[in-house]
Amino acid sequence: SVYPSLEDRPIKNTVVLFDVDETLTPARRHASPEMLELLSRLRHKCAIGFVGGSNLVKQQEQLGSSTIDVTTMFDFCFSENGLTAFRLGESLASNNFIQWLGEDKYQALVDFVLKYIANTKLPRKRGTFVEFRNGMVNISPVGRAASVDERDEFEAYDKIHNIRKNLVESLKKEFPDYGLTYSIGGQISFDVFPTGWDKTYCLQHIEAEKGISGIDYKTIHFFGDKTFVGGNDYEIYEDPRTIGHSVDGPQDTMDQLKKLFDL
Ligand code: M1P
Repeated sequence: SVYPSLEDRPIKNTVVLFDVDETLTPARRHASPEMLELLSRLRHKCAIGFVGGSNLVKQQEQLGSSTIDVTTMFDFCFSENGLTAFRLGESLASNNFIQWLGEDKYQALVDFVLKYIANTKLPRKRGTFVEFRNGMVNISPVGRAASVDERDEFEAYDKIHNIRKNLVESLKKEFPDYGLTYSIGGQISFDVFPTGWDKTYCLQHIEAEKGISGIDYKTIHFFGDKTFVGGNDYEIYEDPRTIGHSVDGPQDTMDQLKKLFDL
């Protein structure tokens, strides 16, 4: 269906942003037809967008279909927290880790990590100690090539010897002016990314609307499920620029949306 232009949406200066996994869709699965229908109805009233941590390919799989391009389904599409962004189907300026940090500083970081790991005794070392990604680097002392058993072994060893924690502390001491955030989330590794490159990153694109369409989005709703401390929705949920809504799955998102927007 044809949506009113952003300026003409009945609920003025309002945008509703959604996390993807467990907010719009079951984890790593497709959104239900009911959800897509509800989003379409909401889009007639105000601006809508998603903000996901993974890349656009994933969101196309989960929200789009073989005949529908996900970038036509939302006014704003924010992949990798907004490092890759679309507005009304057109791409906006993108960003990435290496562009932001620069090759020289990046190499200093990698060299330090590889020397550190070389000087650390572990039960096992495998391969891919530094994985270069678009928005971050992932660092693993045992290496990303570890098998499932080797992962478990490292995790147990790390609990006793604080391998990751100590490496993170050393990096903070060595590169205090880099402006990086370190996140120990998984089993064998930790993520390194510029401070602020969480989901709040996408808000700059919403704020830029003042200069593009002249719309000042005064009301920014955010729906997410991992809104607790340490969860990847926490920062944007708590951000003073947003009104945060915590959900416990897609059904809850639909229930809350219907109430809030009289859908
Ligand atoms: O989702 C949490 C983490 O999952 C993986 O961690 P690991 O391989 O250490 O178990 C990685 O993809 C990491 O980037 C991610 O944060």
